[in-house]
Amino acid sequence: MPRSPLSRLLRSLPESRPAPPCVAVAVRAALPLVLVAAIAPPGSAIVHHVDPIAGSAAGDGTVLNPWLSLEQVWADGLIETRVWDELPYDPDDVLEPVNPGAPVQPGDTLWLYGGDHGAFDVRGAYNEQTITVAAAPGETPYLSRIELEAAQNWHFRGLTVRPSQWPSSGTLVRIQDHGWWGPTWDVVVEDCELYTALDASSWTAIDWIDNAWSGFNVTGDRVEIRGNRLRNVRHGITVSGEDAVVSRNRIDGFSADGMRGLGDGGAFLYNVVMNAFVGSGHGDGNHDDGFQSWSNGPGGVGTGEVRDVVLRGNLFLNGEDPDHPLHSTLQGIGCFDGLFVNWTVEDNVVATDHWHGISFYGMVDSRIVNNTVLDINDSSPGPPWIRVTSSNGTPSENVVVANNLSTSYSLSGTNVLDASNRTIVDAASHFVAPPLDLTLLATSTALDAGDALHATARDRLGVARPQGALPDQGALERCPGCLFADGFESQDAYAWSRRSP
Ligand SMILES: [Ca+2]
Ligand SMILES: [Ca+2]
Ligand SMILES: [Ca+2]
Ligand SMILES: [Ca+2]
Repeated sequence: MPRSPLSRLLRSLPESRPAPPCVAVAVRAALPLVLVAAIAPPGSAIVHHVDPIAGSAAGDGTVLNPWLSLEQVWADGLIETRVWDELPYDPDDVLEPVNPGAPVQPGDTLWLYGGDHGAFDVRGAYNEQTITVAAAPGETPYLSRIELEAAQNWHFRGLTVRPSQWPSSGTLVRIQDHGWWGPTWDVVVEDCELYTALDASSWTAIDWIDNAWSGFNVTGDRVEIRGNRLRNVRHGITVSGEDAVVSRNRIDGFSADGMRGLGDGGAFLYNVVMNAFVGSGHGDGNHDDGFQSWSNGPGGVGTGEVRDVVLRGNLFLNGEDPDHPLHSTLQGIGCFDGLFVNWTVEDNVVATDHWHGISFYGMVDSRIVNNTVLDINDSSPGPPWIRVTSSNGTPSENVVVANNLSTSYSLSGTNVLDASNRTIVDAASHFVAPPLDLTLLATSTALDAGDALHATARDRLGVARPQGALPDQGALERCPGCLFADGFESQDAYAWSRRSP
């Protein structure tokens, strides 16, 4: 496919994908039932089939006689799971079975075929082993939402989630603790498509503000959201549960905040957040952020701590078209109400039309290293800064700010180290085609100008540092031989660009 500056920017670290976990099971599922019974060891996982076109509620979940929809399978009690023995939940409760002996057992997989599977609206579903809900190979199953409360050990893969009617609003995937039914843990959502509408080109400001659905809202712990594609949403991915992993998702077209990370232990890795719409001039009261966090303590917002968060290798691109009539100016990484303790912010690219590129108010024991921050145009607002300052009178403390390339800096606090950072005066002197291709030119003064003591081990694309004598400043290590070595040419990088839908 043709190469363009945008495609360069959108490149991300190649990933070696593990073999699909269901291969062996899938083979067995295609065999006659008698043979399956003969070779299936006791307690081993089975694949069940759910097909809105060919299935029926009277089916048995086999490939020849599938069930009707995911909503029907849950409503008919065909899944064995567990709930707490006493409600409201307290930590002394024990789990007891629901639907014991049901056809879908812990560890099983549900294969969903193309068509409408309704809503998966589940409260009280702690699986003893992970139950996988996945698109059957080559199929496109649709859900109107996924709502999981008081649940554990669920894995969703390859599903499309979009509202069943519009205009309307809500959140497409909610993974939530519940005050009465209990907490939620250990859920994976991967390789899913979430959107309000595929095409938002005719949307008004009101549509973006009031009728756009949000993507993910997660209050449960140990939730992993990876490789999903979100389009035309209000908020993208909001996580307040602990130890979340949010990786390699793409959020293209949003009107509020791209990602929010409010829980301790969160990791936000190699995500793409692009195309923010509707600002205050369009009647939107939200301050749009690519990523936002704040603490919440005994005295309210800004009186607690958010700890142990990693932001690595993400791309925040305010907009492909700054002249779009609904363009909104985006705060890149906006963390205004600390304290933010033990954060790692490295190898991110922030290309935005605002002053706040990377801003931390109240940062402690943290690193901001090898990021690239610049404006997408030559006009106000912006150019963006990397800022470290105080929160509600408490100064930042013990922060390393090193090897960054940014249009501006504003650093204050106690023991805030400013090491080998470079101010971008003329972006064209550093980059191939800013802001969309931030590959360093051979003549850039950022080359080999980083401090090896603080440099990241790899750049945003996985290139080992240093190339040449020393690490470069910014998120991309110049490596001409690496440029075409990542297999990117074989992928459709424009798949989620509104320029070639
Ligand atoms: Ca907005
Ligand atoms: Ca915000
Ligand atoms: Ca600007
Ligand atoms: Ca170098």
